[in-house]
Amino acid sequence: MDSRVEAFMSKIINSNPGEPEFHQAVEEVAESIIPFIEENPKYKHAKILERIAEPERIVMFRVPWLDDRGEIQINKGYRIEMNSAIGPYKGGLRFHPTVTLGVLKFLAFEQVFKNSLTTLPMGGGKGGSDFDPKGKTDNEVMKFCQSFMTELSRHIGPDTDIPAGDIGVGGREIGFMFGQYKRLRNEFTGVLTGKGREWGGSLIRPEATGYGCVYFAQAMLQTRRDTLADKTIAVSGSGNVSQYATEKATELGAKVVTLSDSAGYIYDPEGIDKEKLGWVMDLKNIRRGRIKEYAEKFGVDYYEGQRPWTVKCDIALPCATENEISAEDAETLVKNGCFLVSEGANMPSTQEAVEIYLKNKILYGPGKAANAGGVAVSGLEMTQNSMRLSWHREEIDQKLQQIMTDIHETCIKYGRENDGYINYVRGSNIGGFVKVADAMIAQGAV
Ligand code: NDP
Ligand code: 2IT
Repeated sequence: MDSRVEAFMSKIINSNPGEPEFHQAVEEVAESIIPFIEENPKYKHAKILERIAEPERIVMFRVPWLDDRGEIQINKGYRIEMNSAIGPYKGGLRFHPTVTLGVLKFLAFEQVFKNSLTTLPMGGGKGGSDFDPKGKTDNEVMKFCQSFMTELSRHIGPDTDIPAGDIGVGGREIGFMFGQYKRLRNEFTGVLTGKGREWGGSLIRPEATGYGCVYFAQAMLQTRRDTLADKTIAVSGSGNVSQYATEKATELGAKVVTLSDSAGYIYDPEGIDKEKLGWVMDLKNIRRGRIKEYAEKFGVDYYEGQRPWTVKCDIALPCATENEISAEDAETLVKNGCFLVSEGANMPSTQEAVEIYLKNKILYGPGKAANAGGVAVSGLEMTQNSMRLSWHREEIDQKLQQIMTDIHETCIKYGRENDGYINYVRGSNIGGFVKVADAMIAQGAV
């Protein structure tokens, strides 16, 4: 490692102990940004990197709620308000038992750069809880969401901090939280995004992250005069992002052969077509079942406790969670002919896996660029809420495609190497950094 990165990281690790995901996310950015800062000393003097790695504010709170047996349950609640240089804090809420302060800090840190890349005026934030919605009744989820929002409502607002969904937080949870916010404040505002379309939500928001991830893959393929037609794709996860990545990739002529959840993956060599995907959406979003049931229903193989990266594919779309592609998985993917990775999830590849992609010069779109479509359409939802009107589906999809193309252009601007290879890691890190850094300089030491 560069000695300047090492010195910077040792300070970060000492002042943020026990937060390995946060260290990982900061280090990956520091490796791109520190050499860039050396060439642009104004950022160095203003200590932008040091400031950007320190959250503006963190709120941590107790979330007590009554389960269906009348017993009191207690969870932890968090909101990380990371950076507001270019707009109000914006980012999702994650409800999952693996949520810790360090996980949310990594996600909030990534969000700052991602939101800047979208070209829209949004700062970065993230929040959530170690609450596990799995196995809970709708009533219990509502009780939890109401208690969570009772405290969170003091800290957010349509011009201050606008949360949305992430793992474990979809339309149902956003509905319960919006209802409680409205009741407490007596205000119908765009304080959350991902709302239902009848009550202020935007068309295409549910689809946006998955669609955007595929549009970004398409833009990367175009640099090699290639398309998605007839490509075999391995997708991980089976939640919101995976479902719509599968839908769009299939629509554009590719064949998606895997889906997974935390218990294992299914391999369908015939491809997960529209009809089968409809069944998965019902399974996951309505019946809240396990992906294993797909294997039983359609007579394909299920691999318990494994991830889909040993399957032969041209393209991998990791859409489940962080660090789900190890160095060994990356080696296997490349060896099997995979030449494009577009990340629907946040930081799904370990640092070692990323090094393997770059060494093999495959097309690699990091999450902060490739999955920015979700928050971009959240930004469009905020605009529609402010104007008190709603745009048509085609119009929003068009804007989403334009934003993904613009992000891709920014990555090329800052990431093209001497031999013509586009290093999207450097491109997205520097591209996301510049706008925030310039705003921070203009606003002084705040
Ligand atoms: P969902 O809750 O809808 O789906 C999550 C999926 O990932 C499920 O299939 C889940 O399986 C699986 N998963 C979760 N945790 C693990 C784990 N520890 N190991 C293996 N599988 C796991 O979430 P989303 O689809 O919204 O989010 C997926 C990823 O995309 C996350 O990284 C999120 O941060 C990122 N993202 C989401 C955006 C959005 O708009 N929703 C925007 C940008 C990024 P199981 O059901 O077994 O838990
Ligand atoms: O990681 C992400 O970008 C999200 N979970 C979406 C955030 C948002 O505000 O829409």
